Amino acid sequence: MAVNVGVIGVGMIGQDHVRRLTTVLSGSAVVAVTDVSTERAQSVADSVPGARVHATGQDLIHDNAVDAVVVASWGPTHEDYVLACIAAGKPVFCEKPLATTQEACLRIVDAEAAHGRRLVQVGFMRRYDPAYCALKAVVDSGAIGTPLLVHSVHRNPSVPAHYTGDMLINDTAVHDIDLVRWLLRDEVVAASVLTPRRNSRGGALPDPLLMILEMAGGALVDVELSVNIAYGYDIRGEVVGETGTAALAEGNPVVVKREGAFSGRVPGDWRERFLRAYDIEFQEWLGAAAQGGATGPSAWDGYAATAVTDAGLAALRTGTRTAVPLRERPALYASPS
Ligand code: NAD
Ligand code: ISE
Repeated sequence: MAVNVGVIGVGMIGQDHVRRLTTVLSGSAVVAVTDVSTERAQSVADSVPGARVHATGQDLIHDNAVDAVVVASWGPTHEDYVLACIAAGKPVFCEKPLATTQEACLRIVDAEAAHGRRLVQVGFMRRYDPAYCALKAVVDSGAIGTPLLVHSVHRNPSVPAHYTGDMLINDTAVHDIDLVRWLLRDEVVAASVLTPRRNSRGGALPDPLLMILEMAGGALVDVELSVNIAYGYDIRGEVVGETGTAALAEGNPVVVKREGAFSGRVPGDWRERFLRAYDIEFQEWLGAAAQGGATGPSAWDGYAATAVTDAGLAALRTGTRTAVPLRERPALYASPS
């Protein structure tokens, strides 16, 4: 039986998820949408037979026809919607970040722990990307020895007008942070941030940034964040182990050679680069939601990543290394997801 999904926030990724839920994946129907822009919500609903528009996210969550909810509105709005889904006992896929402060994330963790079983999945789609999965398989196999360093490059060609300086850390770097926690099965204990000369294309944004993350086990991670790099969406990752290295390959099915040069394609944006990852992520979510639950990155993962982004923001403001305090893991999240 199909999972009847309601989508809150139908901007760029909300529309992409509606497309995937209605035309790519099996086992789902989009029955309701909402957005603070009612015009946008209506135009998305018009393209999905049977979908209705709700005036608010809370109305959508309480619609009896909605079995499960996708939250794809702006980060600071996530907390209220996720808490309402937990209170209603409905599975919820929340785009990253789970929330933009660790206090907000902890309110979600506490509510879900009190509910007693998982309902929340966070949109850390890199965990489903075939290339990152292959990288993790090499690390887990021990083939390169104990990991010592991770180099992570996260470049966006441009960002929307509403994108703020804090978002380099709590909206963009949050992916790299979750990625290294998952890749190394370890927690980040401290963050430092370095600010080179600014990209003139980014206006007042602190762009680019270099974050250094210290892992509990002693590995170091450097993350380059660039959000106005112009040439494309470029994601790179390399793990340096004691006896070898493993890196994401430059993925290009075709390389063109002409006039004394060769060239391949750089993806235009995250939709193109992580197309397959989003599809796998959502198919797994639908499977869990059909059983009334959740799988993959948990509310705890959302909290742990945001605890690091909070430390990163403090490090950016103060220019000093900032420790990451993590609360004790509730039993509900005892086994790492
Ligand atoms: P967007 O601005 O294109 O879309 C957000 C939509 O939410 C807009 O239509 C806006 O009107 C609506 N909205 C804002 N506040 C709302 C509220 N309170 N209730 C209902 N609707 C509201 O932004 P986007 O790029 O689609 O990002 C949305 C979320 O998805 C963010 O959390 C972002 O971090 C995340 N995201 C994740 C990925 C990924 O790779 N996993 C990629 C892009 C965006
Ligand atoms: C966006 O919200 C995403 O999640 C993309 O994956 C990321 O690359 C981008 O920087 C974010 O703004």
